[in-house]
Amino acid sequence: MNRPSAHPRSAPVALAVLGNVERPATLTVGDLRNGWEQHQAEVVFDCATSGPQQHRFEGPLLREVILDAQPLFDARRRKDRSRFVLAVSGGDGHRTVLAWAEIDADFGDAPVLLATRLDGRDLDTAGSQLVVPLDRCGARYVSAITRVWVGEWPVPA
Ligand SMILES: Nc1nc2c(c(=O)[nH]1)N[C@H]1C(S)=C(S)[C@@H](COP(=O)(O)O)O[C@H]1N2
Ligand SMILES: [Mo]
Repeated sequence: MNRPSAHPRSAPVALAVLGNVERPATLTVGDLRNGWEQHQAEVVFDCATSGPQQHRFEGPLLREVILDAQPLFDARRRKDRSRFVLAVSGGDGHRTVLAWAEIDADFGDAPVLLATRLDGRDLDTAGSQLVVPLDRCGARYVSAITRVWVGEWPVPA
Protein backbone atom coordinates (compact mmCIF):
# COMPACT_ATOMS: atom_id res chain seq x y z
CA MET A 1 0.00 0.00 0.00
CA ASN A 2 1.39 3.42 -0.96
CA ARG A 3 1.08 6.29 1.43
CA PRO A 4 1.38 9.92 0.40
CA SER A 5 4.77 11.26 1.40
CA ALA A 6 5.64 14.78 2.42
CA HIS A 7 9.14 14.16 1.11
CA PRO A 8 10.29 14.30 -2.50
CA ARG A 9 11.76 10.98 -3.64
CA SER A 10 15.21 12.45 -4.04
CA ALA A 11 15.51 13.85 -0.50
CA PRO A 12 16.59 11.22 2.01
CA VAL A 13 14.41 11.24 5.10
CA ALA A 14 16.49 12.05 8.15
CA LEU A 15 15.29 11.47 11.69
CA ALA A 16 15.90 13.75 14.64
CA VAL A 17 16.76 12.31 18.04
CA LEU A 18 15.76 14.94 20.54
CA GLY A 19 14.30 15.58 23.98
CA ASN A 20 16.00 14.91 27.30
CA VAL A 21 19.30 13.92 25.71
CA GLU A 22 22.80 15.34 26.06
CA ARG A 23 23.59 14.99 22.35
CA PRO A 24 20.61 15.55 20.02
CA ALA A 25 21.31 14.26 16.51
CA THR A 26 19.93 14.24 12.98
CA LEU A 27 20.52 10.87 11.36
CA THR A 28 20.02 9.72 7.78
CA VAL A 29 19.49 6.06 6.95
CA GLY A 30 23.11 6.07 5.75
CA ASP A 31 24.20 7.26 9.19
CA LEU A 32 22.17 4.46 10.80
CA ARG A 33 23.83 1.91 8.49
CA ASN A 34 27.40 3.13 8.94
CA GLY A 35 27.36 4.13 12.60
CA TRP A 36 26.13 0.97 14.32
CA GLU A 37 26.19 -2.81 14.00
CA GLN A 38 23.37 -4.02 11.73
CA HIS A 39 20.98 -6.62 13.16
CA GLN A 40 18.43 -8.67 11.23
CA ALA A 41 14.85 -9.51 12.05
CA GLU A 42 12.32 -11.76 10.30
CA VAL A 43 8.95 -10.54 11.47
CA VAL A 44 5.29 -11.36 11.06
CA PHE A 45 2.66 -8.87 12.11
CA ASP A 46 -1.02 -8.43 11.55
CA CYS A 47 -2.70 -5.32 10.18
CA ALA A 48 -6.33 -4.64 10.96
CA THR A 49 -6.92 -3.40 7.39
CA SER A 50 -4.50 -5.37 5.20
CA GLY A 51 -4.06 -8.64 7.09
CA PRO A 52 -0.88 -10.52 7.98
CA GLN A 53 2.49 -9.19 6.73
CA GLN A 54 5.87 -10.91 6.69
CA HIS A 55 9.06 -8.87 6.29
CA ARG A 56 12.80 -9.09 6.69
CA PHE A 57 14.38 -5.99 8.25
CA GLU A 58 17.95 -4.94 8.90
CA GLY A 59 19.27 -2.05 10.99
CA PRO A 60 20.83 -0.93 14.26
CA LEU A 61 19.24 -1.56 17.64
CA LEU A 62 17.14 1.44 18.69
CA ARG A 63 18.73 1.11 22.14
CA GLU A 64 22.26 1.64 20.81
CA VAL A 65 21.31 4.67 18.71
CA ILE A 66 19.51 6.31 21.64
CA LEU A 67 22.29 5.52 24.12
CA ASP A 68 24.72 7.39 21.85
CA ALA A 69 22.49 10.46 22.18
CA GLN A 70 23.09 10.16 25.95
CA PRO A 71 19.64 10.22 27.56
CA LEU A 72 19.62 12.38 30.69
CA PHE A 73 19.02 9.56 33.14
CA ASP A 74 21.45 8.14 35.64
CA ALA A 75 22.54 5.06 33.68
CA ARG A 76 23.52 3.27 36.91
CA ARG A 77 20.02 3.57 38.37
CA ARG A 78 17.36 1.27 36.99
CA LYS A 79 14.50 3.22 38.57
CA ASP A 80 15.72 6.37 36.82
CA ARG A 81 15.85 4.57 33.47
CA SER A 82 12.41 3.06 34.03
CA ARG A 83 10.78 6.51 33.89
CA PHE A 84 11.85 7.27 30.30
CA VAL A 85 9.72 6.94 27.18
CA LEU A 86 10.43 7.15 23.45
CA ALA A 87 7.89 8.83 21.14
CA VAL A 88 8.46 7.82 17.50
CA SER A 89 6.86 9.90 14.72
CA GLY A 90 6.44 9.27 11.00
CA GLY A 91 6.36 11.99 8.37
CA ASP A 92 2.60 11.48 7.89
CA GLY A 93 1.77 12.15 11.53
CA HIS A 94 1.42 8.51 12.58
CA ARG A 95 3.22 8.12 15.92
CA THR A 96 3.63 5.74 18.79
CA VAL A 97 5.42 5.37 22.11
CA LEU A 98 7.68 2.78 23.69
CA ALA A 99 8.87 2.66 27.25
CA TRP A 100 12.65 2.81 27.48
CA ALA A 101 12.35 -0.25 29.72
CA GLU A 102 10.96 -2.31 26.81
CA ILE A 103 14.34 -2.09 25.05
CA ASP A 104 16.65 -1.73 28.08
CA ALA A 105 18.79 -4.88 28.45
CA ASP A 106 17.96 -5.02 32.20
CA PHE A 107 14.20 -4.92 31.57
CA GLY A 108 12.36 -6.13 28.44
CA ASP A 109 15.50 -6.38 26.30
CA ALA A 110 13.35 -6.26 23.12
CA PRO A 111 15.45 -6.24 19.93
CA VAL A 112 13.74 -3.17 18.47
CA LEU A 113 15.43 -1.88 15.29
CA LEU A 114 15.61 1.31 13.28
CA ALA A 115 15.51 -0.34 9.88
CA THR A 116 17.90 0.59 7.09
CA ARG A 117 16.72 -2.22 4.76
CA LEU A 118 13.33 -3.80 4.14
CA ASP A 119 13.06 -7.07 2.18
CA GLY A 120 16.43 -6.42 0.57
CA ARG A 121 15.74 -2.80 -0.41
CA ASP A 122 17.63 0.11 1.12
CA LEU A 123 15.39 2.60 2.93
CA ASP A 124 17.58 5.66 2.25
CA THR A 125 14.93 7.56 0.30
CA ALA A 126 11.89 6.12 2.10
CA GLY A 127 13.29 6.72 5.59
CA SER A 128 13.87 4.40 8.52
CA GLN A 129 11.14 2.15 9.90
CA LEU A 130 10.64 1.08 13.50
CA VAL A 131 10.76 -2.71 13.89
CA VAL A 132 9.15 -4.16 17.02
CA PRO A 133 9.60 -7.92 16.49
CA LEU A 134 7.55 -8.95 19.53
CA ASP A 135 4.47 -6.94 18.49
CA ARG A 136 1.68 -9.03 16.95
CA CYS A 137 0.09 -5.85 15.53
CA GLY A 138 1.75 -3.68 12.88
CA ALA A 139 0.75 -0.30 14.31
CA ARG A 140 4.13 0.41 15.93
CA TYR A 141 6.09 -0.37 12.77
CA VAL A 142 6.24 3.38 12.08
CA SER A 143 7.68 4.06 8.62
CA ALA A 144 9.39 7.18 7.27
CA ILE A 145 10.48 8.11 10.80
CA THR A 146 11.18 11.81 11.23
CA ARG A 147 11.75 12.06 14.97
CA VAL A 148 12.36 10.10 18.13
CA TRP A 149 11.65 12.12 21.25
CA VAL A 150 13.32 10.73 24.37
CA GLY A 151 12.34 11.87 27.80
CA GLU A 152 11.17 11.30 31.32
CA TRP A 153 7.46 10.67 31.61
CA PRO A 154 6.13 13.71 33.52
CA VAL A 155 4.31 13.40 36.80
CA PRO A 156 0.66 14.45 36.18
CA ALA A 157 -0.23 17.62 38.05
N1 LIG B 1 4.31 6.39 8.97
C1 LIG B 1 3.41 5.38 9.13
N2 LIG B 1 3.84 4.18 9.51
C2 LIG B 1 2.96 3.17 9.68
C3 LIG B 1 1.57 3.36 9.50
C4 LIG B 1 1.14 4.65 9.10
O1 LIG B 1 -0.06 4.92 8.89
N3 LIG B 1 2.08 5.63 8.92
N4 LIG B 1 0.70 2.32 9.72
C5 LIG B 1 1.16 1.23 10.58
C6 LIG B 1 0.32 0.05 10.52
S1 LIG B 1 -1.21 0.17 11.21
C7 LIG B 1 0.75 -1.13 9.97
S2 LIG B 1 -0.15 -2.56 10.04
C8 LIG B 1 1.99 -1.20 9.20
C9 LIG B 1 1.64 -1.63 7.80
O2 LIG B 1 2.76 -2.06 7.14
P1 LIG B 1 2.65 -2.29 5.56
O3 LIG B 1 2.57 -0.94 4.94
O4 LIG B 1 3.88 -3.04 5.22
O5 LIG B 1 1.40 -3.07 5.32
O6 LIG B 1 2.68 0.04 9.13
C10 LIG B 1 2.60 0.83 10.30
N5 LIG B 1 3.45 1.97 10.09
MO1 LIG C 1 -2.31 -1.79 10.64
